[in-house]
Amino acid sequence: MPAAKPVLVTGASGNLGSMLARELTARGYRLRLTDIKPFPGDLPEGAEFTTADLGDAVAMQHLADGCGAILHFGGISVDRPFEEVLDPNIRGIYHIYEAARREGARVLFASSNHAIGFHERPGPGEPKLDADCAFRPDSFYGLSKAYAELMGRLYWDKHGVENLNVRIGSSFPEPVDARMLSTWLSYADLAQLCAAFIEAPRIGHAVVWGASDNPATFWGQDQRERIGWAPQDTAEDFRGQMEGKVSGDPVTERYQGGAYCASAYSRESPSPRDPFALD
Ligand code: 15L
Repeated sequence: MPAAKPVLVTGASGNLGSMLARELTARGYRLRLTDIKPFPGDLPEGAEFTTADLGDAVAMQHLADGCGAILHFGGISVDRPFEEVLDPNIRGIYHIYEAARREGARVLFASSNHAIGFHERPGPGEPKLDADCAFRPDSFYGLSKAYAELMGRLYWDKHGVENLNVRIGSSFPEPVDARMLSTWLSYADLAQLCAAFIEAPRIGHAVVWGASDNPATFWGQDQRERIGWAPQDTAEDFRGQMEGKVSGDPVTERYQGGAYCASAYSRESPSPRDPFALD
């Protein structure tokens, strides 16, 4: 049942934002789209688009006027230096939550596995990582995702702003390497998750692993029951093509965040297993 109020989508010109714009308007949602870049292709019917910068608090407030929900996919979405991450991801999330608080809107935050990327990948038979695990960011980008999840924690506890933090694994049309047999999230599963978030009667502050139904998953318990979401796709369908596609780099292959962990890594590789992994 499409929400009565419009839904604000930030990062609407990115791969995920533009896919969601098409999928959610097709389901009958009225969308207010925004990005710093123009929308790629034709604007879907039922959507309007405004160019805006996440660093502009007034613009974000104006965009959120009358919205019941915000799908926050904007900001830096890859491993970048601290100074590049600071404004869009750190100041930006504050502007989003302030707008949500004033408007009484709920927030879906597109978090990332890179907030916890330095957890080791579980071996066969080892326990999966639950969503209440410690943050172990693997980059300034991952750290900004952890900060934003905690911003959601603060705005729920202090202001009652409901929020769902989706730790997205790898959301692409198809998996592209062996790691994604564990981390892949199909576009269809992501679109369904967003619709379930909009429709859920009550969320509070919750964290969900953003991955399809992958038997090789790294991840265990989360709070998906709050939105009644069950992914339908699986990376297992791609196992034959992906199995041998590994990096050969020991740091990349050891940790859940993969290449983000190996980037600018200056510590001697822990071997054979990091004795502090469970700290
Ligand atoms: C992410 O957070 C990125 O946005 C995406 O480009 C991928 O790198 C993904 O993580 C991943 O870990 O595969």
